[in-house]
Amino acid sequence: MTRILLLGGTTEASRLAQLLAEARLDAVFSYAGRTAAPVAQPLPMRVGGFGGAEGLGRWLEAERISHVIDATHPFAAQISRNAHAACAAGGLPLLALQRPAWVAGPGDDWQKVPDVAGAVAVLPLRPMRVFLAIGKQNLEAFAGLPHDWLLRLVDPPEALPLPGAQVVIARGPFTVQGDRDLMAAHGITHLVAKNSGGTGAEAKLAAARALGVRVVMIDRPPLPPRREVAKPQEAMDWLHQTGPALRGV
Ligand code: 3Y8
Ligand code: NAP
Repeated sequence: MTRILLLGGTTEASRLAQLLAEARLDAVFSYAGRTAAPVAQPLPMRVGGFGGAEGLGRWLEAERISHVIDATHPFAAQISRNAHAACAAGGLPLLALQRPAWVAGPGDDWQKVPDVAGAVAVLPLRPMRVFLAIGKQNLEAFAGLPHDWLLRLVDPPEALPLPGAQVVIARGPFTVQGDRDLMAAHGITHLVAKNSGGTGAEAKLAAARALGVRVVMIDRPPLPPRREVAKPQEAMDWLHQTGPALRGV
């Protein structure tokens, strides 16, 4: 009997949820619970952590899950490691639905760095006007730097480690014109972005190109080797190929 856990929180996960619902497959959509009001899905949803890889393994067993599709964000490394470990331990098929990384094109002015600390290290010493479009979880690394900050967050923050930062509350997907207007209005000189890939966050890159803004591009964290596809339909094809899995074999 096929029963799918879809680890979501990305545009591709939402598209796949539509396909699973249309195919009337038995699936559960899982959010971490990071945002106050995540977008509703056309599948039964669960919100919140599982309690590490072990907790996830117990949940998979209790819910009699036959397939796991990890459609989480490329920077959501912990849940991806947990899914890899839990599926290996339980003998469950795992597929990652992951969009390809962005690559710099003609006219792009990118400085690639391996991680958030690398982004902190390459920003100029003299004050600049920096659009930190990396969300909320990694802001403390930039505290103490002399720059004027523009932040974009999904929910209004309780407290921020960057006093005086300008904050835009917005949930993507974003538009090139919108991001261009935003960056021009704030006189942005540098954009810091995660190499998320996908379409929901790439508008700012085109805007930066048009405005001649330097992009500090943070590379993705390393993940364990797993089967990966880039398109929701390919995930549906995988489900049909793998069929109803027998648990634990
Ligand atoms: C909770 C679910 C959909 C999915 C939409 C995509 C597109 C819009 C672009 C910028 C970059 C950023 C951030 C971003 C984008 C999509 C996608 C994507 C980047 C929601 C969502 C959840 C989250 C969590 C949130 C993080 C934050 C990251 C904002 C929902 C809207 C910066 C990543 O306040 C917080 O704690 C926010 C945390 C993880 C990164 C961070 O470290 O702060 N996403 N984003 C998911 C859950 O609970 O499981 O609320 O509806 C999903 C989306 N965010 O279905 O349309 O597919 O990438 N999300 C980044 O890419 O750099 C914004 O501003 O330009
Ligand atoms: P993370 O660092 O990889 O995960 C931290 C912990 O959050 C996990 O160990 C797990 O808790 C829980 N978790 C994460 N994703 C979950 C999910 N889909 N369902 C249930 N529990 C989940 O993840 P993150 O970077 O905080 O991202 C959280 C969510 O936001 C994910 O759904 C991701 O797709 C989405 N998102 C993240 C980014 C980003 O930049 N990181 C961007 C866009 C969307 P337990 O250990 O207790 O199980």
